[in-house]
Amino acid sequence: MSIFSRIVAREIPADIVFESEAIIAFRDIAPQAPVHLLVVPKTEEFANVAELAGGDPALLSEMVSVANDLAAEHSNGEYRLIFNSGESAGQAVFHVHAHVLSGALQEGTLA
Ligand code: DGP
Repeated sequence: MSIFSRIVAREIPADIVFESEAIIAFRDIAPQAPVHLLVVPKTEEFANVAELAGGDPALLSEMVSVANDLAAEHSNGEYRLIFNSGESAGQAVFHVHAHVLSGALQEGTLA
């Protein structure tokens, strides 16, 4: 089970800010911006955004919509949305997730 599935299952704690049938969102444990949220499909079926785009584009669209709403709720509605895809691109958790970064980003912030 991925670390994010363990958060979904409440096996490890997280600061959860949103939950629906298909998606959970919580604060990143190592924030890179004043607001740094992770938007995560509950299924761990997709390792990265390309797999998700091919396998369930509606779920990808829902993730973007949730990210947009959370940026408005937790910040000023402006945000950077990042999918790291692959180890050499900085991906460490192979359960697809979007980083939502908002609020006075430092230049060079890449999550
Ligand atoms: P990535 O490098 O794109 O795979 O991002 C993984 C992110 O997940 C990283 O910014 C740190 C975050 N993270 C890893 N483990 C945990 C955890 O147990 N709890 C929370 N809240 N975030 C975590």
